[in-house]
Amino acid sequence: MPAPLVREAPALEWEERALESTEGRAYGCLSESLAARGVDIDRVEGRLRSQRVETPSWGFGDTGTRFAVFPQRGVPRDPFEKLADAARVHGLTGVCPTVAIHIPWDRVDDYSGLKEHAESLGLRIGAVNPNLFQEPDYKLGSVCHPDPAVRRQATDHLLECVEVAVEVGSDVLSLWFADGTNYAGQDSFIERRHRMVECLGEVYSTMPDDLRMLLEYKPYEPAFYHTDLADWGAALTVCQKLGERAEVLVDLGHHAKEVNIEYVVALLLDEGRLGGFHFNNRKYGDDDLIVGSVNPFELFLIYVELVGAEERSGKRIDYMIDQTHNIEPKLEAMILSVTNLQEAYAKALLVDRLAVDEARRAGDVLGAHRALLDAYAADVRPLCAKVREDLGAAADPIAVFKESGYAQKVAGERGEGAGAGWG
Ligand SMILES: [Mn+2]
Repeated sequence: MPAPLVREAPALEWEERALESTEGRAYGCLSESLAARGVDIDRVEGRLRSQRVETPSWGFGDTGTRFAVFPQRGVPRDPFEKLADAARVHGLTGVCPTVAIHIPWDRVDDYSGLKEHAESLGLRIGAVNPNLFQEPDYKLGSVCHPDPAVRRQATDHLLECVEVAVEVGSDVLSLWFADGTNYAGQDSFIERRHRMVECLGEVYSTMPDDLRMLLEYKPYEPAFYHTDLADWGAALTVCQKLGERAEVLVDLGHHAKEVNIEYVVALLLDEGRLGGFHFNNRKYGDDDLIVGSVNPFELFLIYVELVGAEERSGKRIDYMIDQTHNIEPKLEAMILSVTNLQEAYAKALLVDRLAVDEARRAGDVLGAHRALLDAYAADVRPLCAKVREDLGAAADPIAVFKESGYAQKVAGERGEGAGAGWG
């Protein structure tokens, strides 16, 4: 057997690794070179410390595809256990204090109890996500359904979710509709749109002032001929009809192939209507893979637009993960997703914007491009590790998680998760 190219590092406690190792030295080198370039490293670290990522309750449970769900041992059996796992991710990464919930998957008798449980774990409930795609009644749609009785039922569920949001202390109602048609001629595009605006208008008018409504679009699936909110323009124009607290949510998996998502993000930012993100990544369709796992450069370019907008206005944007972890260990997948987001944001913060602007003004096409590549090529892992330590989290969260024995402990306590939390 040939000798390994890289010698195994001696096993050290993670604290020792963080302090004396290559990471500490690498951080020193990186911060020196950034300082030499005139980067205000304290400011960059401050921005990284204030980054927030919301984890989804459904990302901790058993999920799958339409072909199969592969149960994993130790997955949460109820919303309380999902919050416990989310707290673990927050403890290790330092930037995930909120958890999105899904009704009815996370339905409980006592929502204020759920809120208190979250708070006891150092968390808050984030976006409330209604479900209007599982009931047989919704075969032809929910808020766009031709039958007013079905639209009433769908609207009532949305109103129930407004009440849930108030009870759990959430300020985001996050909506995705499976509504659409499968065959040409099946229904009127325009009548369906009017039905949606009417139902959402009723919901919007009951929302307390501090609640925001996010509208998510998707080009196809489950509908295959047309979708009622198929793209950012369809979502934006409905938001404009509803009011200022209705904003567009961009799910990275919900675009036709080759759509320039960073351009969509820039447009929505410029309209002041980018309300939130569902982070994930895809190779083909709506694959819900770990964010940054397929196209990290695209993720970086999206953050470049976001950083620019942060500097122009302080408008709130909710950064949420929306993934299904089918074959990968769920907590490790969530932690990796968060660290990928920390790294993408860090790289975007390192872009030399003055150099970009100068190159643009001079018509230096590749000068501007290379200024982005320089930031993208930076190894920001030591910087992110240092920021996590400053937050009281872990320099190497996956290593700490694996060494902690948490996965084994919950596997023993919870056993098979019985497909909890995913329909
Ligand atoms: Mn989504």
